[in-house]
Amino acid sequence: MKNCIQWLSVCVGMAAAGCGAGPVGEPGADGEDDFAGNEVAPLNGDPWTDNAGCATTTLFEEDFSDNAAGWTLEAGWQRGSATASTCQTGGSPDPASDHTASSDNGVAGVLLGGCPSIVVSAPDKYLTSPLINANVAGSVSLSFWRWLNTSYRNRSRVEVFNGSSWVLLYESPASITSSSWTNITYDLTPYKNPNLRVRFAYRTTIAIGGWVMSNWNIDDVRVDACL
Ligand SMILES: [Ca+2]
Ligand SMILES: [Ca+2]
Ligand SMILES: [Ca+2]
Repeated sequence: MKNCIQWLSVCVGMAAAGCGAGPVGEPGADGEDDFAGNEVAPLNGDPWTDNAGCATTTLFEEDFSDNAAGWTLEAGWQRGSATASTCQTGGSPDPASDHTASSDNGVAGVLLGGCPSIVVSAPDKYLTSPLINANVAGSVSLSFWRWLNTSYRNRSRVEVFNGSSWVLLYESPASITSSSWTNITYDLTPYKNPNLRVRFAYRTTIAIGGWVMSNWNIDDVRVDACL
């Protein structure tokens, strides 16, 4: 076993010196390992990546000016004009203005200008994107703008379909409040496939305490590839 570890060590050293034919972005790919090729140092043994050197290609974008793309909206989800709410007993109102520079003011969210119940139990309700062909060679990312106020009574999720099952990317903490649009990005590279979808969820859990809150507002969703 000791010999094996020593051999691996030697092999890695040789690859770094340029003897290995590793993927683009590895140390040695451009003949050196001094970060000159936009290499980004890996963390905890993750593969080397070449983030700054690739060309961005948009696979999907949505400003919610309409629903021509065909998002599926389960109960409580709406696509329409951003509308300030007054129903909340905690956190901030829904926004009065969307994130997009255009004037249509379109967003998607849970009860635009309203708040989901915290007294009627309901399982996850989803806003689901259309199919996004992410059968590409490079890295893939999801980004969107979020204005989210919710607690453990209406837990929020973001999930991605990897071709066979839904994978959790985010679940809201016990409480989250916001009074501005915040850009959120997730790496979808491990999940890329020809039938990729993303979905957002909220649910109602019966519990003691907790505030009535304005919940999800989402705008300017993008799925980009970096090739
Ligand atoms: Ca706007
Ligand atoms: Ca918009
Ligand atoms: Ca709302």
